[in-house]
Amino acid sequence: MAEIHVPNIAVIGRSGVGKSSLINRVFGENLAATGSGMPITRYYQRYANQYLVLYDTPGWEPGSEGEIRFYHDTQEFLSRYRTLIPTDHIHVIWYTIDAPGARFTSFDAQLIGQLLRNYPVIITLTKCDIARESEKDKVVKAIADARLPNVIATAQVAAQPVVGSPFGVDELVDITFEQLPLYVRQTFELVGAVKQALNQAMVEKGKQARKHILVGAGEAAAAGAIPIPFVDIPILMGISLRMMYKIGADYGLSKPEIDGMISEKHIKRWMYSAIIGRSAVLEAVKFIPAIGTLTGSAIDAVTCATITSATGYTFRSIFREIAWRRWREANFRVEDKWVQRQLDTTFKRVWSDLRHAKHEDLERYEV
Ligand SMILES: Nc1nc2c(ncn2[C@@H]2O[C@H](COP(=O)(O)OP(=O)(O)OP(=O)(O)O)[C@@H](O)[C@H]2O)c(=O)[nH]1
Ligand SMILES: [Mg+2]
Repeated sequence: MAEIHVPNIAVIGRSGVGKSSLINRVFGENLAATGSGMPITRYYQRYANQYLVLYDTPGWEPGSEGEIRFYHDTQEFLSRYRTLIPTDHIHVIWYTIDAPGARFTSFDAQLIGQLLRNYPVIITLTKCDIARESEKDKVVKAIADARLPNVIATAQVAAQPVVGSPFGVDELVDITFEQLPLYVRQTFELVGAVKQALNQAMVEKGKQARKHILVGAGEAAAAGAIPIPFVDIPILMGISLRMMYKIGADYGLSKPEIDGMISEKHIKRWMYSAIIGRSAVLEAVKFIPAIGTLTGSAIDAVTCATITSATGYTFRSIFREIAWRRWREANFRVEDKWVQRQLDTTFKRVWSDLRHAKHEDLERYEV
């Protein structure tokens, strides 16, 4: 935990309240564009020094359309950093409200209470140089009345005053650092909880995928009941592809995505090496107990079921890996080479585990 000493802070608030001005004041430089009238900041922008990271964000324009868009964009922005690596997270929100406006709306409350509920929020009243005491008091009271448990402090700043010197910005930074232990703890608890939920979800997905594999194996066994010379690779291919899409869907992968990473050629190669090469069949004949009592076509059925299961478990393993890595690594991209290597090595391993397996083993197998 000790290594988290650079907090990531997102500065969030309505357009024109002075978010970019505040960021410039913190860093003592004019890094971010500021201005009045039109919304100025259009993109999320990261600014950092050795003590803190500030994210400047586009503000929202009052009105339902602007608010809805803002809600979704912010949600997307926050989840982008919600990896399993705590140092990536947004740790604190500086929620900016312009004090002279003296308004704390139901949308503000909704943002803080729902969208930002997992983040410690420091309410930052801006432009305090031109706000009356009564205006500031009104906002502070409205916030208190809203009883938002994640609001941990309120600060009053003037980052770019019309007259006089800026004030309140150092105090805001101080408050943030005082809260450091709190948000570090929260972040870790959150990560623990998310991990647990995810593990559980993966277990469920794995069970679902296993069902698809067993269905595929059953279909393949039926197909394999036709004596070997007639076993049609396209039939097995069809079964495997159907199974592949179903397992992929369990892990949130769409058909086009799967088509983009796994070619039929690939699967066909496994099938040929396993069936046409006959090594699989011969091995199966040698090792499957009670083989003498089985008819020729039954052997084929077992082989077909085994190959299809091996294919299914291979898909399951790689799709699970992709699902995990997508979650853990914000920028994870599925690369062709990685997929190919992963598929080949996994299939080899699974096949060598399963080629001698009995039917019950197919149902219990874990890769
Ligand atoms: N009086 C006063 N004006 C300020 C203060 N801070 C910023 N302003 C003015 O408020 C206007 C908007 O400031 P910005 O920093 O661009 O506001 P923003 O929140 O980044 O706006 P968007 O990027 O559009 O979301 C500018 O004209 C600033 O000069 C302040 O402390 N006091
Ligand atoms: Mg701005």
